[in-house]
Amino acid sequence: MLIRIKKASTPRGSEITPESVFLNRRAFIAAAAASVGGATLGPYSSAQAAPKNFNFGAITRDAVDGFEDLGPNEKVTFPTAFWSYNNFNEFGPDKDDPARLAGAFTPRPWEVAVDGLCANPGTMDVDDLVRPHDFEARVYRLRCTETWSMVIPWLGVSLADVVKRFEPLGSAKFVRFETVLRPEEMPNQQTAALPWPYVEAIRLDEALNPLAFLAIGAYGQPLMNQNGPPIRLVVPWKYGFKSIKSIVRITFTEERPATTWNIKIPSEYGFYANVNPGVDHPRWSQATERRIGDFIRRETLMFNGYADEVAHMYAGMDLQENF
Ligand SMILES: Nc1nc2c(c(=O)[nH]1)N[C@H]1C(S)=C(S)[C@@H](COP(=O)(O)O)O[C@H]1N2
Ligand SMILES: [Mo]
Repeated sequence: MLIRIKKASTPRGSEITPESVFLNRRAFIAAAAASVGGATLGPYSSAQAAPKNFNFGAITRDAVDGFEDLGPNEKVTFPTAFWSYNNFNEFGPDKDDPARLAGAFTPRPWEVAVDGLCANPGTMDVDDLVRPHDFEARVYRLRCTETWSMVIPWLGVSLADVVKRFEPLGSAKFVRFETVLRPEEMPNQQTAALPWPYVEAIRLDEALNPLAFLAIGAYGQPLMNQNGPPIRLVVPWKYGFKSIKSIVRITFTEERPATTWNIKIPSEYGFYANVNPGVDHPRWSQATERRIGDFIRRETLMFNGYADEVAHMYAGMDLQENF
């Protein structure tokens, strides 16, 4: 089951996005803008920070989901949680490190290289990476392996659209993403806590799945420094660590790339990392989760609730073996 927003004015049957994931972006942006006092993100934005007079308390869950129903038992998470409870190990291992220590991070100007097995490689400003594509608002669940989860209203572009534009060759089987390496701005990169830079990868067919997304904003504004600006991956059916932040390189490869958490602790972090309540983390159960803002834990859904859209990609695969 997808989280969906239905509105009388929602255009039906977008060609780009399945109707079930298409949100009315004008309504979304208008609602978000209303709650931040008129500061719209625009189709893409070169600003990186929240408006100076932005009031973090101004967007409440109700203000964000006030414009429509997210489905039973689903609410957009308070943005204050999204901005203060983070995993961004480049700044430190604790949940409050990113918000505390990312103030000096400068996500603009920003270049992204697209290379490897594609007909159309290039290095371009992040604005030029996203500009040709339809700007969309999507509300997705984010489920961390640590068993907390949130529901986040993202802004960005379809990853499939971006991938197709660079014309991957027939030999390309995987898409590798790399985070920026800037130890002078990212204090934990001065340690050997993880092999830097952070790398993630997904199969090419996963990258072409309509749910895969490149986010440049959330909650109606550009990504805050702690959330991986200016551009990050969002693969909502996989554990959160696959949704790599602050991307500087996208590479098409034939071989399966080595990925950061899988290198660090292969028994705990598989390459696929599909959300699966039936495959426990070696140190804890993955059967339930703590939705930030809720009092009672809830059951974790297969593929984080997106099985209808993604399960076919794993037909015949042993999901215990390939976790
Ligand atoms: N570069 C980078 N990307 C990253 C991480 C990280 O440490 N470094 N953490 C991941 C993990 S474990 C999660 S759960 C999500 C958290 O995203 P959020 O802090 O925006 O909610 O980011 C993912 N992307
Ligand atoms: Mo995570």
